[in-house]
Amino acid sequence: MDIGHGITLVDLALFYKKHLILGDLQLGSEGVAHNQGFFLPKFQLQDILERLSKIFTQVKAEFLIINGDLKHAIGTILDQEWTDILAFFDFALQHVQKIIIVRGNHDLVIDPIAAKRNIAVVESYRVGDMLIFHGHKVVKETAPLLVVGHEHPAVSFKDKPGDKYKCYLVGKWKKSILIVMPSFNPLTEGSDITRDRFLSPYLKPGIGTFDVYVVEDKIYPFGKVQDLR
Ligand SMILES: [Mn+2]
Repeated sequence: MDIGHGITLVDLALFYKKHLILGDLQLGSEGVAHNQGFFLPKFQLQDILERLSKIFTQVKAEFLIINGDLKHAIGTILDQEWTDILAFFDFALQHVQKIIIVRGNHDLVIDPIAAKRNIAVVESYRVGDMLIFHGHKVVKETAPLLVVGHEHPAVSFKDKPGDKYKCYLVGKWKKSILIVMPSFNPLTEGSDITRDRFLSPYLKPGIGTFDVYVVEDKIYPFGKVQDLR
């Protein structure tokens, strides 16, 4: 779906000037859960690669920007993360010329894995009018278009309170247009932003005027956040 400014929403990824942007994959979640005493079957990587290959058939991307939290374990690298992240890189590099990682709060030690495939890790990435950064803290730079992740936005509806749906949020941050991307991780839907509790400093109560785009089999514009309550 075209949302203006040269931006196309394609499933859980955003496409702008030959760049495909996605975030919050959190590869290694099953390994982290296992270490905490929970068993999760390992289907996350397979799900992600299948979803991504469909996206690659819909847009001609030359660059893949991972907007933070490619891995899940903070401060350590699990065996599963080495294997899954390298498999992810090798798959993606069959479709794009270059991968760039924008560091998220879970990516403190992503650098040794990225170095194996000569992939740069940056704090933010600028292309055209767009500045891409993870959004767990406020950055000094700005641009007409800001793209963040971290929040994993999802919405619920009054008639189906238990069900959450991943969504994009589009609104204003100072003089810029702010786009909050859904998480690409298949294990969780995300945090319900209709409850007014936010992870990112870029979201505050008062996001009622933000536009909601729900991601299901396609993208569904759902009006404003305030109309969902
Ligand atoms: Mn994060």
